[in-house]
Amino acid sequence: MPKIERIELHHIDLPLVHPFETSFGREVTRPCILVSVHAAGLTGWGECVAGDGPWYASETIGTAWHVLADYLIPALLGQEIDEPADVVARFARVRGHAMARAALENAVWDLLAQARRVPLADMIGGRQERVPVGVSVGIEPRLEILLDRVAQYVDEGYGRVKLKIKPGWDVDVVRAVREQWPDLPLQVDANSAYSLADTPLLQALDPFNLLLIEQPLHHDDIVDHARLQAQLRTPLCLDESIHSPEHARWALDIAACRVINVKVGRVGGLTAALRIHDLCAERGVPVWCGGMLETNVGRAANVALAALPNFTLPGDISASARYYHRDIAEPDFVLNDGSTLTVPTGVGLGVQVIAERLAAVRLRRSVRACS
Ligand code: NPG
Repeated sequence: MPKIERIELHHIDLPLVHPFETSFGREVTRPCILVSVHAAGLTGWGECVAGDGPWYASETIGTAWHVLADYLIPALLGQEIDEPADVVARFARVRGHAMARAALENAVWDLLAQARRVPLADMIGGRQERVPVGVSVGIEPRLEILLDRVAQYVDEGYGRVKLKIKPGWDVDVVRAVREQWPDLPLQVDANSAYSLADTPLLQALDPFNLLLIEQPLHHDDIVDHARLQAQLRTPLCLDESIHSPEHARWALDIAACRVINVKVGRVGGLTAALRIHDLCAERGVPVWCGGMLETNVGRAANVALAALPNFTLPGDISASARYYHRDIAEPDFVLNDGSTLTVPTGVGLGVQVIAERLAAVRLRRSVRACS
């Protein structure tokens, strides 16, 4: 592969179709950084999922921009990159900043897949042509509004629903949804809103036949989750606490969870996500692909990842129309019968960024080229 000639950062902000509320806050628009890597007439794209503030994770758009511009881009610009492993090696000195690293590493994966004329899913060993997906339903001001929202998504064909929970919006909400949809595959996500003292409350979720309870305790914990899992019938799933393949191994070694949510951004890129997939497959632990309200760029990478064989639970990868009226990349992902999305068959990510759409929502741009 000829050398990397240019790398651009695009800070954008897209209005969401519906505001999205979790235990850590409410989002009305979704800001993100898109990274483009240019070499040999090709352009690879990656999405950085850090948000405006350090609410879900410690990274923000500001920290990601800084680390990309000052450390990661200089480590790649002008280099000849033949394998994603070359990128991982060049970033090895950087501690943390997983979302920043993932964005640039993923852009290189897209670039290399295009250069090899293969879809990204093929390059990483994805086998499924369609991947099972669900929808994540945020916290609403009133229960009736939530029930309407769930009904709308079920009518649209979503076969698995995730409810966001927090203290005061948990057992009663799950009971109400269960009463209306007794057989719907259902799971909940607390985004670290509880502590071990809430064990009886979390045990009260056991009778509702949930697929899993996601990240109830502290965002960096695995030890208390192991204590909690021993007292629950429902599988725990870790999200925020799993920052790397090492964290996944530590969590599985102490039985802190029975399922892992894999997010490419949270674990620092596709290479790390693949290692977590393989580790979990060896241990007989199912994984699923989490979502961060991505544009079609990040969504395409998620769909490719979810095509791997151990992604057996439906992902938080809904159709494009659930998020944005007009995405910055085409084509949109559309929900198939059976609550699946189709894995793109075009080379690389299989989606095209539309320059005018990108420019229309761009707040800031940086262009770095080698001299
Ligand atoms: O469908 O992309 C989606 C959203 C899925 O609930 C979802 N994501 O905590 O997992 C989460 C949550 C999230 C969204 C986290 C945005 C951080 C930012």
